[in-house]
Amino acid sequence: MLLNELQLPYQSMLTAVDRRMAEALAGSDDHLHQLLEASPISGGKKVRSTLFFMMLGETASDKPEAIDLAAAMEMLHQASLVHDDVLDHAQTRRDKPALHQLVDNTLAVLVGDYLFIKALSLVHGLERTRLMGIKLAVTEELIYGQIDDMQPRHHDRPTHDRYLEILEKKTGALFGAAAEMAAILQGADEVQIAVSRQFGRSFGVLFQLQDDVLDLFSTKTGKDRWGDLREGKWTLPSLLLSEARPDIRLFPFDEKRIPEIEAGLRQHDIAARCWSVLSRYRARTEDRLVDLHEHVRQAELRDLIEYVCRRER
Ligand code: GRG
Repeated sequence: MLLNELQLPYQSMLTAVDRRMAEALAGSDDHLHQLLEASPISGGKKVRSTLFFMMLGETASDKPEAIDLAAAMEMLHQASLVHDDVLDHAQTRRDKPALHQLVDNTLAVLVGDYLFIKALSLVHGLERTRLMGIKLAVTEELIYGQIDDMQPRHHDRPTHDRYLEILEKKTGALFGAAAEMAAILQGADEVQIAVSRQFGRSFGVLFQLQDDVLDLFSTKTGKDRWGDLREGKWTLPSLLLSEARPDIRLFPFDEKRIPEIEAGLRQHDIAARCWSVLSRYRARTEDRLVDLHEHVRQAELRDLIEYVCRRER
């Protein structure tokens, strides 16, 4: 199923999220406004908001806080993309030049900071200490995840567990927070809140696994292909290739070795091996579905999981 189709029941809410983000940023001065326009503010898939609304299920439209929380999640996500692109020296994002390609790194980082603070302000405005605490904790985890992600550059190959641990922090945490906040809004008990957070984290890891696969195998992501290898990052396909062919030198990355890497990927059918890891992780994520709160839209979430595993961008 296409993401657009999955998002149909939530279209009006997703539009309200866009509107809320625009309102939250409307007070910025002219220069900042121009910078925000140039940044990848629009064009995101809004998968985090979609998961959040599916987790809220029937109760989604009755919750006045839902739009602010979803907008705050998207803005934190955007802030992290702007920062991430600076750290990774990325060229493109959402099919546009990355912000720091248009302005210098300092300004781009400041725009990311601004988006981040505006995201926090939206949650702060709700005057719900627990939700604010989750927002702060998830930001902290994103930062730890990013720091961890930068450690292994050019170093020894990490174990699969260590690699998954990084994915859980840098991507799983935000999806986990979305699911956790949905459970809190539903008035779920503590066990259900924890189960929801775990489901969201697992979903986020699956999302990042596919993202890592696409970095090597897709030209449709709207981002630079080979970006992870160029930045010295180990990802699922490079881990599997290196295990099968330790003789292929991946780091420091050298464009001249691309044909050799591509031949190795083909020869050892790394795409199929990635698919089998993803399928195992997918089964783990789906297993968690059955324990979720009765209001959660399980069938829609199953379709969203399917989309995540099949997506090409
Ligand atoms: C914001 C203070 C602050 C710190 C951020 C840089 C950083 C710390 C964290 C980086 C986290 C990161 C960028 C993880 C990758 C997550 C990921 C898979 C992004 C792509 O998500 P999509 O495909 O993007 O949902 P779209 O463009 O559709 O929104």
